[in-house]
Amino acid sequence: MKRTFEEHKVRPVHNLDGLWAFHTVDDAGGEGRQMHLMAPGSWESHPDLCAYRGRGVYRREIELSAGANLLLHFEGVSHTAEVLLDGERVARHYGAYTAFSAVCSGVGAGVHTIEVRADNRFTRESALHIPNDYYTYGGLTRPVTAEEVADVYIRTLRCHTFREGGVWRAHIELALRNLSVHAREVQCEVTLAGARARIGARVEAGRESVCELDLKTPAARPWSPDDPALFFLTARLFEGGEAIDDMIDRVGFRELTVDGEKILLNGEAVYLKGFNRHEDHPSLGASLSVQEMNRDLDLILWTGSNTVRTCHYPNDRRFLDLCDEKGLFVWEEVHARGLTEEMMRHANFLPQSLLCADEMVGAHYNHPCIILWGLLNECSSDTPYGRSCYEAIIARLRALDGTRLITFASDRHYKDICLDLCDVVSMNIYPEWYYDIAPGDMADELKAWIETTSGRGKPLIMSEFGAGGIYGYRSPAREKWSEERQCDILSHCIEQMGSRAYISGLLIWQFCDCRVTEEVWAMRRPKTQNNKGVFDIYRRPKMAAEVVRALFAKVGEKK
Ligand code: ADA
Repeated sequence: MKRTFEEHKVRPVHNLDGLWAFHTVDDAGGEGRQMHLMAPGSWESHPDLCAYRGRGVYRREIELSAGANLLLHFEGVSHTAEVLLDGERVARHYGAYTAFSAVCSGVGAGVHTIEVRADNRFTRESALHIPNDYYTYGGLTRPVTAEEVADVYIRTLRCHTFREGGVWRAHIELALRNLSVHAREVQCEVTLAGARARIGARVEAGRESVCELDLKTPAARPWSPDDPALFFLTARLFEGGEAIDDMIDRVGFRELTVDGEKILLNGEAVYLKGFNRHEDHPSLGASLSVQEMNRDLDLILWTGSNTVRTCHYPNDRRFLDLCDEKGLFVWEEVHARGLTEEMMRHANFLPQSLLCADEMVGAHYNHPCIILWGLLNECSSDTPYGRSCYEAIIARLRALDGTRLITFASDRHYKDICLDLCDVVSMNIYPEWYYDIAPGDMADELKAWIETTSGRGKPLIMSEFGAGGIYGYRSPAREKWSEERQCDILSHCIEQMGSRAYISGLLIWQFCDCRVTEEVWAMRRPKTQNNKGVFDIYRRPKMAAEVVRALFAKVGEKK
């Protein structure tokens, strides 16, 4: 299942999760090792492929009892994919962390072969997937479905909720696509929170048209961490009185604004405290099951957190579904980490980044948990060329979604020239780890500098701070890499920065240890892992977990 609930009751959906035939591809392009691999799954889960960086081909069959238009949907293939139906290429896609689909019209009854060629090599064409301080796994890492769509079908369903004169309302947009060679007249019916509306639409042959509806939603009540109220939004499409397609999503009613240095949810200031989290697991790679995702979130909530940052890429939709349900705030970001200006000058950098932004916002727009869109973690926000890239991606994000706040995590302390572009200033700082300075002093100095820039007066989040601690390495001398040292540094950070009224959020680097790519990073990372997790790779709590829990309980309390 690609969501935690059913998205269709009218549209037939074939769930393609399960075992697929698989083979690696050797350097000469020939078939290598043969096996069966699970989707969703990272191929590193197989004992023979635990360090495989290369190409792989997945294959399986699907049987249709009658002819259909087939929409093949991939929540994520890592990191470059080519999809073939019965030997014919129907899609190509770059980027492990966003969904894509291929629509194949008029597929006949009978057995058909789906083939997916996946590639996780760091090729010259890849500007975002590079050796990095996290691991780029390979394969069909997220769920796959084959959906039978009518000639006219709902491609997207988008809902913006807002309050007008004290009453909750929703603005809904449905993109309808007509695959046939004739113009078609259809009726769209939408229900949400006690409201129902119907509207007719004409969709020209081979074209798409967008229907818009405004609803007053009498049964709505606001979504918040204390009461994460969710409502099913159902859209159904009728032609000649017959229901031909549907799409079901869940929405929350909430408003997000900024008042000076404060971030407001439904008019009340919120303090963000939580973790940066990679999608990473020692035996499952990037493909955690929904149970594991849920367990991660329970651990995060147990520490007293209310926020997760999906560093440094868009996450699995089921994770966002769970955050909606559990009332966690999410900062989700366009894929990128630590790119120099030279890397940002790569011819594919901007097209790949904009595609990621389009696909991320397109797919995740309705999640109430997402309050911040982020981009370009620790990239070149200190040079004119770098700035032009921040401008382009931020302009795209604002055009796609004018309702959420935009931020980027910067490490260009005292040099950043992009702070005018964001709504919330975010700084990655590592006092007592990379910088020999007390956390409170570092924060005060940075804040004083920010006040001299175009970031003045904006909300400020300390988006990364932390320290390495190797699970089980206890030392009375409290030296570097010991759990004790990690506790010291995290407690100084939370105590000192948590008492600064000008700070609106503290996000610890990181939730749990994660694998990093061996190239470049291994030298600096014991065990080829980023060891700054408060939990280890198996989610075993380090000593710091209790420390964070005790201190988070005191931070950001409403005064
Ligand atoms: C950076 C970066 C993270 C991680 C961290 C660290 O701030 O954003 O991805 O690499 O540093 O552990 O050094």
